[in-house]
Amino acid sequence: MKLVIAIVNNEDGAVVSSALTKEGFFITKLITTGGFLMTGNNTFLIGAEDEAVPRVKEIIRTYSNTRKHAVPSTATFGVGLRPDELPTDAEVTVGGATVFVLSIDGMEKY
Ligand code: 2BA
Repeated sequence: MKLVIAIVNNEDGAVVSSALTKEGFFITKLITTGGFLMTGNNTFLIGAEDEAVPRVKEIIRTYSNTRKHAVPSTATFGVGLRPDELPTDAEVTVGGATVFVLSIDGMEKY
């Protein structure tokens, strides 16, 4: 049994959750904030049997897009620069998705 933790761009969150639930996966969607850009993203918790994990990852990969994002001055903690030192045209590539797969002992529902 695995716990998949997937961080997905806000704009892709709805389609990712709908695609996962449509295929019968049980998911929990958390509204989260990226520590660098300080913008919203969605974090999915998905408990799945080992053999289902490749399909979970495939769905997430299919519906998570890559985007360029301007770096706001609030990101200066991440790069260790003061706001006045940050290039005004700085941008980063965000996503598709960041996915962690954790081995877990099991899952129980009461
Ligand atoms: P954020 O932390 O807001 O990061 C947004 C994007 O900014 C990242 O895209 C990356 O391109 C850049 N970035 C992040 N930290 C940076 C740093 N210290 N220096 C320079 N550039 C940096 P992604 O890598 O696609 O990450 C998207 C979101 O996924 C992140 O949002 C964060 O919420 C999460 N994430 C990514 N890697 C993670 C990790 N190793 N652990 C926990 N969360 C992670």
